[in-house]
Amino acid sequence: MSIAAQDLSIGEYLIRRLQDYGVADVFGIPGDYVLGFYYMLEHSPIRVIGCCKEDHAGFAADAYARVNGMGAVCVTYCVGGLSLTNSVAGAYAEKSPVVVISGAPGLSERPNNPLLHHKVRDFRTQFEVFEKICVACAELNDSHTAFREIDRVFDAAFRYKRPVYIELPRDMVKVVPGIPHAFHKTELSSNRDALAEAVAETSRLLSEAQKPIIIAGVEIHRFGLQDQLVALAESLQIPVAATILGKSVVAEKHPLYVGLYEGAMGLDEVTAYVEESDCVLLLGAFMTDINLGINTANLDPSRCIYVTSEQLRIRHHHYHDVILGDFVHELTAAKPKVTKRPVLKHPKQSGAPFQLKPDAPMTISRLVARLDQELDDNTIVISDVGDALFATTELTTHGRTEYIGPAYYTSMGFAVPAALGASVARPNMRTVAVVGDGAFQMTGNELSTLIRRKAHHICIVLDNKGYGTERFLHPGDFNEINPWRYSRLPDVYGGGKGYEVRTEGEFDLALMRAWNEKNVSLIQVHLSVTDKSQALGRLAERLSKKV
Ligand SMILES: Cc1ncc(C[n+]2csc(CCOP(=O)(O)OP(=O)(O)O)c2C)c(N)n1
Ligand SMILES: [Mg+2]
Repeated sequence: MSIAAQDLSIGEYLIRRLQDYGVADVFGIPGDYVLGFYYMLEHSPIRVIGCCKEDHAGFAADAYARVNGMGAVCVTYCVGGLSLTNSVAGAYAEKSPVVVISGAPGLSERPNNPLLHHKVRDFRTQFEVFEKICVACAELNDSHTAFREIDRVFDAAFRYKRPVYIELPRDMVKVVPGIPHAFHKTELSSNRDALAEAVAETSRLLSEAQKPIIIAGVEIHRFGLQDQLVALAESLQIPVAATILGKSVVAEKHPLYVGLYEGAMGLDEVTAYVEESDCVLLLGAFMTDINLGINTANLDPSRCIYVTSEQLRIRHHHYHDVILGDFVHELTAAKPKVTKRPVLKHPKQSGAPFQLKPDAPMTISRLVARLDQELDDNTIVISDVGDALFATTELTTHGRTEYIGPAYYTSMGFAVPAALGASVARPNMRTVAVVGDGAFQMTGNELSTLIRRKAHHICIVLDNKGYGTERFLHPGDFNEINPWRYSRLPDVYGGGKGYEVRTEGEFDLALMRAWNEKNVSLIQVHLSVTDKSQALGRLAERLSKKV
């Protein structure tokens, strides 16, 4: 597509590009260095979603990007931008395309290096920080190159699924470069010969295998390949496991789905089923320590075909310039004859159905089992770090993007702001955040924005009065926190309902009300300080044998 850009200012051009990439909402907080652009945004079709704090806005934009394909955050110089660094680093680590737009002092204000407010060391300090945590950065300080620079960084975000940074000096927002400019979305293509050879080698290995398995990872989601993955698995009849970061890329009710492969955290049956395989096809999966249950997985590279957007390695052969989507597509078309391996019955299916014990004290395992009963296609679960992350791995997701968790970067405080991002991207869906009390104390006040937006959101606070996960690693007073009366916060935030529960019966009642009332609910769940999920229990037990 090409547009006549002559009449657009730099700010207007930036807004056009956001729209072209499907970004309809921008998260952030204004400040004087970015007010001009905020004004322009507000008078455009894009909605501005004000947040309580910039790092929350970053988490929200990250989750929005995971659900929507791309997200954006707009902040002021340094005091706003530098607050964003942790969430943008998380988006980089977990491959989420977030466009960071920051205002900056005007170029005309900079001669003689004056001490302008918000400046740290020199005018480039913030830019240099973001260079370390973004895949591409641009300073829009030259009207002749500004449009090209904007195109370049959007292209990088789209192609690599990582954050990018755009710095917009306040006196450049309304500048109209007035030069012809054509915008072209870059189309990537595979090297046909490399693709054909890689598919041929993979087909041969799969045909020779007796026990093949696919491990699906997060990139299947980021590149929108969920349907192609299912088509491949169905056509070749190969069972599929997923990594934690890739949880929900395949509907966990699919007949070929065998469970999460997560080393020591995972179920023995799933771990054995995957590790017994003589041909493991890893698609879009990053082998992080958390994905592998803190390095406890055993996958022999000589039995692995490892395909991501960044590399393609078949055993020890490397292929270059092969696009992940093309590989999945061509392998499906090649349709090698594959030995049908009996699918592992999902261990949960053989378990007894959940039966409520109304007077029993609430535990995290029972909470997850109860929540699992309610999950439907209309719900997105967002987990925080701590036992929330381990426990929610046991939920059964139904569709394609119903589970969001910071399962690699593991920054506490992700879930509530991320729920805001997911809810803005999918206003008709219900979001459920499962969050530890420690993590809630970091960013939980973003509930106030969910309330303001009249979102249907349920925030489940796991109240074990401290840093439970760390208590298992290093006991100490530093793991204790001031216990809050979380259930009363909706009063402070000016909307929604709070519940305080101790038993299964109380949780059941609160969950049912929250599920059906289309507003914000906060359920404070009192848990014993020694309680832990089965996944955390398995991890702790197996790691203690190792060390
Ligand atoms: C931003 C951040 N700070 C510190 C940590 C280290 N850390 C990992 S888990 C954890 C405790 C989490 O406590 P809580 O949210 O209450 O969950 P719980 O472990 O009790 O389930 C801490 C401090 C982290 N992952 N992220
Ligand atoms: Mg806790």
